[in-house]
Amino acid sequence: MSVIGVVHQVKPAGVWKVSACSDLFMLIYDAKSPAPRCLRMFLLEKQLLLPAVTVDVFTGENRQPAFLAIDPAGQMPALRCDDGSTLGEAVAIAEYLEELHPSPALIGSTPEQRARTRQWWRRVELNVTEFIHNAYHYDEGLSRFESRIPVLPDAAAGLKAIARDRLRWLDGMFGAGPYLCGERFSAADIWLYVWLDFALAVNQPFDRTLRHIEPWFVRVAARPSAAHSRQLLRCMRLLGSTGRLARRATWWKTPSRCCGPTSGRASTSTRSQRRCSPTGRRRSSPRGRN
Ligand SMILES: N[C@@H](CCC(=O)N[C@@H](CS)C(=O)NCC(=O)O)C(=O)O
Repeated sequence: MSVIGVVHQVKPAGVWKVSACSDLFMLIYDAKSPAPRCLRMFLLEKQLLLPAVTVDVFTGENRQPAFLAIDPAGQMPALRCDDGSTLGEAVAIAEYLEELHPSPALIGSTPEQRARTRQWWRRVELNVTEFIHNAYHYDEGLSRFESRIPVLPDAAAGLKAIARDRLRWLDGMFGAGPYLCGERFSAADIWLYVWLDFALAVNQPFDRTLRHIEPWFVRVAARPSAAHSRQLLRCMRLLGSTGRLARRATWWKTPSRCCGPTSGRASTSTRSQRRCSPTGRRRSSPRGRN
């Protein structure tokens, strides 16, 4: 395990206030990339803390045998479940965690709310973010991805055009409320925000004159989780074994400090990854965008 990542240690006392703790086996495989950032923002909004290892997707650590033995899909994020199995796909992980921790609801607390969120979520993924992602693989990320997946550089410009067009389409359907689901902030907002923010960073700017999307983007960017999710997850120190899954932290009481440089220590031992031992060594963040 130590070959594929490092457990991030808790921030100094006082920054994160842990109100409950657990004997964790669950573990997030995190990376400096947009799909993991969607999950990080989701976890921050839910105030869920899980231990995490960082996998270096820039050098392709995720596609090496050590990680493929954990998750044959070889992509981030992934969740090691309590039974030791691995769950991939950020949306599936979010759905699972929301079932275990329903409140605050980011998918929905009623069948109607959940259906509405999933409607927007699928529109966002199938029409916009997947096009941004693939265009990135075929253009800005080509040198990194051509040895990993089939790439179609000639298609990149067309995919970008489709993403822009479908974003205009979303803009046209935007209702009167501040978020995609009206008054309710949801996972669909997180996914669209993170991918548009990524697109801006990789030379795929979206149309800043869009009537609804532009103020919506600014609104979501102002949420503390938007800035905090740029940072990789850090493992929290175990204080006992009173629960199974995760701890909640009052992270937004001290948002500015949480945005500071990584100051936690990290451990490379397998036991530490399971137990989130406070001992270990410091490690700098991997290169790349999150
Ligand atoms: N649909 C997947 C996408 C996963 C994905 O493509 N992850 C990227 C990071 S955004 C990755 O692992 N890239 C490295 C690689 O494919 O080698 C999800 O949403 O979880």
